[in-house]
Parts: sequence; C-alpha cells; structure tokens
Amino acid sequence: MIKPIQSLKIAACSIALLYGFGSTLPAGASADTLDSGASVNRPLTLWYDKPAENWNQALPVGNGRLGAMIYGGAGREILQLNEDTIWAGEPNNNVNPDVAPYIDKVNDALFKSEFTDAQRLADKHLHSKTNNGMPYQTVGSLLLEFPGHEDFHDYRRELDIGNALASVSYRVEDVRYSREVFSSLADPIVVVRLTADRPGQINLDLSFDSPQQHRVEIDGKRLLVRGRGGDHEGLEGKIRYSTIVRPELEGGNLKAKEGALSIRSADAVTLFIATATNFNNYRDISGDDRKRAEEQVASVVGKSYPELKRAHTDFYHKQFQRVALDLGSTPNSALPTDVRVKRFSRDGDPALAALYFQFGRYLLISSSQPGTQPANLQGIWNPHVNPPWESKYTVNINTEMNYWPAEVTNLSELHQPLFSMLKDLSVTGRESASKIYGARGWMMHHNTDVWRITGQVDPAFYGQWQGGGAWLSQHIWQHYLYTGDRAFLQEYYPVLRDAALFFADSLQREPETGWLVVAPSNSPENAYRTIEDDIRVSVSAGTTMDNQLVYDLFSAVINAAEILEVDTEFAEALSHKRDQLPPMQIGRLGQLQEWLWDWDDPEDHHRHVSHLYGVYPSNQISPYRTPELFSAAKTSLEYRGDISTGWSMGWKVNLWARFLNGNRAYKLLEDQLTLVEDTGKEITEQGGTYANLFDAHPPFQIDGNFGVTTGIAEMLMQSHDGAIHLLPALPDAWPQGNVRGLVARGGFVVDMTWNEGAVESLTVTSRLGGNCRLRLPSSLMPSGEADLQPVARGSANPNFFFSVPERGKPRISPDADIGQLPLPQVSEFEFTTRPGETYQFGFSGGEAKSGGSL
Ligand code: FUC
Repeated sequence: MIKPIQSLKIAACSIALLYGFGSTLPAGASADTLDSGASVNRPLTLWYDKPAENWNQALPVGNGRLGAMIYGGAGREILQLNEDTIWAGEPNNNVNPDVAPYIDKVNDALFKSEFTDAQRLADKHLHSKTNNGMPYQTVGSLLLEFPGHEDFHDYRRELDIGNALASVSYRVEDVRYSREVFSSLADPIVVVRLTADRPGQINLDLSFDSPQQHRVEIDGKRLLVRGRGGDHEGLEGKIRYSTIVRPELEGGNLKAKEGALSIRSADAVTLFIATATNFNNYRDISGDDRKRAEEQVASVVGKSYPELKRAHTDFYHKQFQRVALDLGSTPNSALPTDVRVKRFSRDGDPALAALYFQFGRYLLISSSQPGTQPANLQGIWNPHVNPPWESKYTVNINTEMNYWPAEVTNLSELHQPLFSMLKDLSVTGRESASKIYGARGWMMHHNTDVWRITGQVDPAFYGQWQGGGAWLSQHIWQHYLYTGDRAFLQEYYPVLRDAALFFADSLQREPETGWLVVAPSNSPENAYRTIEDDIRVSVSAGTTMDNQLVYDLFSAVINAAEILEVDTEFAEALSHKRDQLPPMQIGRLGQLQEWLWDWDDPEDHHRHVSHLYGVYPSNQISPYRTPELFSAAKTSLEYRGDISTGWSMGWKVNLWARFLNGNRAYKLLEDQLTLVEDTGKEITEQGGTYANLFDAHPPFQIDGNFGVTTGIAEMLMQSHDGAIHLLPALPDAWPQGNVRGLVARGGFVVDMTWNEGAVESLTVTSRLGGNCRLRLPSSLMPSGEADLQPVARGSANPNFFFSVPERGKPRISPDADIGQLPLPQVSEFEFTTRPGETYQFGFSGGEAKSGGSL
C-alpha cells in the first residue's frame, strides 16, 4: 500500500491556516475556486502577494494552441495573448543550392587538417542566402482597466497548476474583487471571469494593443481585432489572424467608446477570447481566420461559466493527475513562490522541487497538445514580434529537451505535435539532403520554424551541423520503446528510415582512420580552436555527438525494420556502415573526447555538452556496461563545470542523475532554482529561474523547465540500462517521499514510497506485459505478489524494450589515467507480467541509501 507522508498533509493544512483560505476569500470568488478543489491543492500553487511588474513575473495559461500571460494588476490587467501559428513570413524553405560545391571543398580542407581554412570557407559559403528562419510572434494584449482600483489591499494572485487556473483577488475599500482565467483544453478559447462579493460592482474598460500590424473594430458588443504576421528577412508576412473578445454580462450595461468597450455596474462578467489564423499547414495558409474565430466563439455561446470551467479542469486532470510527487515539506512552502525560489539553496524546500517538477508537466500540457504546433523555444508564450532566437525550434538540443518529459512523466500523447513536425520535415528536408549534399532521404540543420525550413541558419559556426534529423528522429523510437505501439512505429517508420538514408548516402571516409564520419558538421556551437585574428573554428568531421547520433539512428532503423519485417537489405547495409563509425575515444585528460581528435580543453566551460548525449538522453554509456567510458564522460562533465545557461543546467541534472550522483544532481537543481530578476534582453551564460518559475537562459527559454522536470524523474527512476533502476540518484535532501505514475520503458508504470533514502514499497502496473526487471541496492530484499527471480549481473533482459547497445571498445589515449569509479552495489530481480496487471512489493534490508554521492 502506498501511504501518503503524514508531514505533507500537515504542511498543507498549516499553509491553509496561515493564509486563511476560506476566511479571506469572498463568497462570489470562492464558490468557483472551492468548486474546483483548488483550496485543497495548495502544494500545487504558485502565488504572489503583488501584481507582476514585468513579463517574467506574469503567469502563463495555455491549451497547447492559445496562450495568455496574466499580470494581475488591480487597476489594470494585461492579458498578453499568443496563438501558436502566428509567425512572420510565408511558406518557404531556406535551402541554398549554391552551397553544394563547397561541401566537398570544406571537407577536403578538414581531411588535410587545414582546419582554419575549412572554417573560413564554411563562413564564406555555407549559409542560406534567403533567410534564417521566421520569428514566432505575439497576438497582442487585451487590456482591462478597472477605474478606481488603484488603491487595493488583501491582494493575492496565483496559478493553481492542480487545476490549470490563474486567479487574482483583492479588496478595494470593503469590496472583494476576483478574477479567474484559463485557456480551455476543452473549448477553443481563453476564458476570463470577473466577480465581486457585492452586486453591481464590476466596472471595466476593455481595449487591445499590439506591436503587430492590426486594427481594432467594435463589432456590436464585441472587440474584433484583425492582424497580420510580420514581414521578415525579405519574406512578406502572410499569416492573418482574427481575435474576438465577447463579454457576457450578468447585470449592468455595456457601451462602445473609441475602440474600447465600457462595462458598468455588472454583477459579474465572463469574457470569451478567441483567436484564429489562416494557417492550415506549413505550405497552405488558405484558411479563413475570421470565420474560424467566429465559429470558435459560437461553439461556447450558451455555455455557463461553471460548465466551461468544469470541462476544462476535467480534461486537464486526465493528463496532469497521472503523476503525483511528494518530496516532503518545510515551513517555506507557505511563502510566496518568488521568495521560495530566492531561499531554495539556503533553506532547502523539497516541496518547491516537487512544484517545479509538476510545473514542467503543466507547461507541456499547456503548450503541446495533439494537433497543435510543437512547443517552441518559449513554449507558446512570447510578447515580442522579434523574440530572442526568433523563438523558433533549435534542434541541436532545445527542441529535444522540450520533449524529454513526455514519456517518463506520463504525458505520452503530448509528444504528437513533434511527430507531426517530423513528418513535415521529412518532406522539406529532402530538398536540403538532395540540393546541398546530393543525398537521398531527408536532413535538417540546427533550426526550423513553422514553415519547416531545413537549410543552414545563422553563420556556419553555428549552422553547419547536420544532426537535426538524426536527433529528432530518436523521439519516434523512444516513443515506441515506452508505448510498444506498433501501428505508430509503422506510420513513422518512413521518417526514421529516410533520416538514416541521408547519412547512409552522405557519410564520408576519413582518410587517416578509415572511419565513416559526418562532415562538415560541428559539435554544437563549440569551438575547438580560436585563431588570433578572432576566427573561432567549429567546423569539423566525425564529432563524438554526430557519431553517437548516427549510431542510435541506424540502430533504431535496424530494429524497426526487423519488427516491421521490411527493408532487410537496407538494414544490413546500415549495420555494415554502423560498424565503420568511429568508436568513442578517451583522451589524454581521461575525458570523453568531444571531437575526433584529442582537442578538449580542460578550461572549456561551454554550455553545450554534446558528446554527453551518449550518457543522456542516449544509453550508449553506462556505469555497469561501459565503466571506462562512464568514468571518462564524468571527467568531461567535471571539466565543463556546473553554472551555465538554464537549459545547460537542466541537461546536467539529467547527466548527474545518470552518473548516479544524486547530491550533485541536486546541486545543479539548486543552481537552476536561483532567482533571476528580469534583465530585459540580456543574454548571459548564468541561468536560473524567474519569479514565475519560467526558466531563465536568460532570457526566458522553456527548455530548462522541461530539462529539470525530466532530471527529477531520472533521479527517482531510470529505465535505459536494461532494468528499472529504483532511486538511482536520490539526494540526501529528499530522505523520504513518494511518487506515483512515472513511466519506464516497456510501459511499466511505477509508484513507490521511500524512507531514510531507501525504497519502502513499490507498485508496478504493466501496460504491455512482459518481463519486468528491477535494479536495487544490494542490501535491499524485495518481496511481494510476483514470483521474483534474482538475475545474474550482465545477463540480457529478455524484454526487447530494455535492449542495450553494444557500442564496442573505446579507444584510450596512452596518457589517459582513468580512475576506477566506485559503483553502487546493485542487485537485479525480475518477474513476468501480464498486460493491465498491477504488482505490489515491500522491501526489507538496512542502510540502503542509493546513489547520494557517488
Ligand atoms: C542554442 C544555444 C543557445 C540558445 C539557443 C536558442 O543555440 O546554444 O544557448 O539556447 O540555442
């Protein structure tokens, strides 16, 4: 039986007492709030005692497609709005065919070790001549002015991520005003509800503003905005959008005045906010935005506010409530969220770590639903027309990181927008494969946008990287490993196969070693030398990350072809080529080499840790199977250091979890949960967390949220290395807790409690059946409902979903001194499961703390 931790329950009650819920909330507002169960859900709430002063303090709501940032001002509310298909420009691909002849020239220079010349050539020729991708853009902002509310008191605003509801509540004199906002997961609109605890008190002026080209019309009793996406880098803005704001009044009256709506003396007001565009898909923008927006509003007219809210929260609960996490609680749980972040590393606040974990799941639910665009660099939340990095899809880490939580945190269907994008890219990417590299299949470089561009973006230093298709396609295979969904695999197999076909056609033979390498490419965004006149050299052949990516891609296709009983010869050809990829190499410093040659600099603290892809998200490097590589990879990460951009620290939480070092993973979590005040657009390499819990690169970038969410899951459970490893990297800071609903490969759902650092009870629900193998500290003895068999260390797991790669021996520099890492002593047990069955276990044994400080 899974028992809730008593102290957590007590803490939740004491927060309620401290802040007097029920006693201070007005009757009008609390009815709705209490109705949703929010008041009993305090651990899942972000809250603040003053309005947001900037965007990074405002609170996000979203339904995958429509987003809003809520500032919560008393006299003036700003709802900054987004719709996920509002981008600048028009259908296009930025492939530059003139690049083609220079690919061989750059490779010739690389293979003659003329690296600086190779970079010069690449800088001059290897770039798009049309554009570097289009920016994702805001709709604009709905402004709500409440005359006379400048003097307010008893203020509170919050985001209840247990119910996906934002709210604001305050008093002016003795009247309490309340607002509730959500972006409906059940209906195509954002809903705002305004109430007061006395009748006739709602006075409101509604207007709209936007940095986009737009016009505002008063259309009867509604605001109608007609806007267009921007022109950018020579492309005309051809996205058209319509936003309709329809107020529903209870009592009072509404008048139009100078582009605004004026509401007086209402008892309550509900706003329906719809936004639609003409976007059908990346090559078809012939939709009727106005008609769509009208239909969206029409679909909710006649529905009451409680009805709309209930439909939304019911939908949300079905996804969100699949996972629960308790890490314990301290008095800091009762503080406003920004204060908690400020104090996290000083005081410890396990409930904030759990909140941050769940906030990542909230953000994925709110920014990526089947049928929407995938979450971009800012998810769906962006106030700019020209945001940092255009808020596109950067695929040399960031987009992948956005989807790391999807499977393990039980939100598998939210992966779908990424798969749809992959289908598009497998079409547009044929152009870059054929016109630039003369290859079949498809490929992309390090960026794309809503138009699915696949040419080089930015100067060659960044843009000449060929691994986009190889990395993104891994998600297809990973989804299969978690779900066993053969029909899905069949549907997406062509995308996977053709990503591999590109590399099968384009790998180059490195003359000195005879290995097959990707060239010209780079180890994302990192230089291996800097020449005096300021030329930084990144362009290279056979980087470790590319080798690892192609290895995994080929392996996935070989396995998929076998499962689907297709393409036997192609799979054999891939297998032959896979054998000729460079091995991983351990360099003179005992480090995992980042490049083909031993160029690593121990002073290099670059944010990207690309060669550690083999540790996470891949499983090519393992403590028990490849101890030398494991040690070398760890040495590389030590050299890289901890503090970095938000997403880099998010990656490192996962990496330290995979290095079975819970305390170091926790240290990175502390680094990430460091409050960053809004610094405008300043871009630095010291990240952290904004007051609203958004990841600060800085500036805001959502990947860090998703990276840390996954990292926390990896600290508690891992399934990449042949078994389900329970509590592989539990930090000393979380001696007791419980988690419900994490998903392991093979479709095993894991619930467990732990105490004094050791797992105490475990429930495994098997979705697919098959062999379930558990890895535990050797001092623990499991017992339970199933016939548990001890397993000899190193024996293969008969469950296919737990297959591990056989990567071959690394090459080791004669100068390398590879220390023997002490590994935790673990034992493995396995049992046979049937689909849909649940199995419970208890554990006996002593001081069983696992993975705190390897
Ligand atoms: C990559 C990273 C940057 C930033 C950008 C969006 O280029 O190196 O740090 O995250 O993507």
